[in-house]
Amino acid sequence: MVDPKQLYDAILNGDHKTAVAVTEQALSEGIAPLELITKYMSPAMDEVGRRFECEEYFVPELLLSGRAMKGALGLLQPLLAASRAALAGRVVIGTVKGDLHDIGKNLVASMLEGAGFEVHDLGADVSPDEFVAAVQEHKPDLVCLSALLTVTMPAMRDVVDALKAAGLRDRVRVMIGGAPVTTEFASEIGADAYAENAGVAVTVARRLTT
Ligand code: B12
Repeated sequence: MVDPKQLYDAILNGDHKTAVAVTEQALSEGIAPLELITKYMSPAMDEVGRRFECEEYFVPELLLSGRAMKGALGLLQPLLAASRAALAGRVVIGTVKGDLHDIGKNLVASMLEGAGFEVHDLGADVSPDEFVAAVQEHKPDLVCLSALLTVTMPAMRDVVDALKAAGLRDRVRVMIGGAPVTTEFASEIGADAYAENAGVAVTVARRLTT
């Protein structure tokens, strides 16, 4: 039997190979993807962030841990998305301009897919114009914005303003998220909602699109 705590350690130590191997074994033993994410993977990234903050870790360690996290998540994402039910709505999602963090955004995208949403993922470092173009092209019900840096939070307001300027704001709902973001910030910039994690994002997305 695999000890999933090894997954926590592998991500914390930036050990991509072990992270992937433990995830594969845990899945083959029937451990639920969400349990791996909430109990081991996300807490490991939180600890990475804590160590970075107190200068025990530096950018190379962040990169290695991010890579290990992505490797493990890559195995889980198809499983999260596989349960897709009837189409719940259409979503355009991206991390805002200047921000390269995409792990949390990818998790939200996979969970929304699993909940039956058609998801158009624009990636990271997405400009307001790119969001506007994607809304024109895909005609989503919901636009989801992610930011992990306090300095990129204002870029969320830029997207909302760009949607307004393009005459599209009334046609879509806007949900925002990411570690520094709050409900207060959402109302301040004229977004419709905030959700603190991928699970809550699904609930809020359902509420916004029905
Ligand atoms: C991994 C990581 C990186 C990796 C990112 C790899 C990648 N591909 O994503 C790399 C090495 C690239 C990186 C770079 C930097 N990082 Co960094 N990084 C992190 C770290 C350790 C983990 C982030 C993560 O993946 N968490 C795991 C996921 C699952 O959680 P999450 O992202 O929070 O997402 C969840 C929720 O927030 C929410 N959510 C997220 N998005 C959305 C969107 C919607 C719509 C909704 C509803 C919900 C939602 O749901 C998600 C799932 O439950 C955090 C620390 C932390 N604990 O957050 C620092 C952190 C975010 N980074 C930080 C910093 C400072 C940087 C750098 C500036 C460092 C530097 N000096 O170069 C650069 C900036 C680069 C850039 N321009 O973006 C700071 C930010 C401080 C601040 N408040 O501004 C943090 C907080 C570290 C710290 N404690 O100081 N980083």
